[in-house]
Amino acid sequence: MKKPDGKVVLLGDMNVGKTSLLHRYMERRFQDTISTVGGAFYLKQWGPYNISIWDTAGREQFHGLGSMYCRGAAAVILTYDVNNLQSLIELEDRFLALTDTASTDCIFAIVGNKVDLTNEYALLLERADESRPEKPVTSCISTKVQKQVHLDDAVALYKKILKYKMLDEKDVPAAEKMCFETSAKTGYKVDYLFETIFDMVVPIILRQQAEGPPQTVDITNYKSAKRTKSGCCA
Ligand SMILES: Nc1nc2c(ncn2[C@@H]2O[C@H](COP(=O)(O)OP(=O)(O)O)[C@@H](O)[C@H]2O)c(=O)[nH]1
Ligand SMILES: [Mg+2]
Repeated sequence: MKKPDGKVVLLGDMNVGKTSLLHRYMERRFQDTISTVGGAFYLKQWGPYNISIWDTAGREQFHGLGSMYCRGAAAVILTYDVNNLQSLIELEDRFLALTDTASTDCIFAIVGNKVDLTNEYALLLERADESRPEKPVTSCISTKVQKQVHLDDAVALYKKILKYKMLDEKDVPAAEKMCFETSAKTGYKVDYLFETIFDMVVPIILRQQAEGPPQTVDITNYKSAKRTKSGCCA
């Protein structure tokens, strides 16, 4: 297996659909019940790079996530459920602090999943496919619910994150560009989400590679390297 060049992590409350989003993107399908305990990450080949995409493996539910989870991440996908306001609030209250160990130039995306359950979905589909002459058939509209979290709320959170990270709005991608609404169930905007992020991660990978491996100094190697250099008796 090739060593990953860059790391992307999914964060967010239990049940918002993190595993389903990753599964939809990598396996091209949706299953109503997928074991949330399982694989830690997927590898995605993106151009010449290998990007690892990390899932929480269900640990957000029982044990919390350690600081290792986001360590060195080039991108963090903060995920909430558009029908559950609390899941957006949790991103700020519980999950944002976990990103302290991410790369200093890490990019943040905020993703509202499960839009297929809302009464706005038909409209979103229509907008996404304006070339289509006829309006989509909005069957079973009665089962749809009023969306609880709006894109503006996600944009507001994005701006709070910039404050928390002490970043200037001018130096980072615009909030509107980094707030997404998706459906892992139908696949709506799932490819767009991941691929937008991968494109943005490439310059970070290049910088990380130019700077060499992070901070950790291996004393054993350092010593032996020095000895070889000075041409010691060996
Ligand atoms: N309707 C709908 N259900 C979803 C969607 N994404 C996930 N789910 C369901 O929500 C539940 C939790 O999903 P899961 O991916 O396990 O969430 P995780 O705990 O964040 O990994 C499962 O029953 C999924 O089938 C979606 O986009 N639309
Ligand atoms: Mg999961």
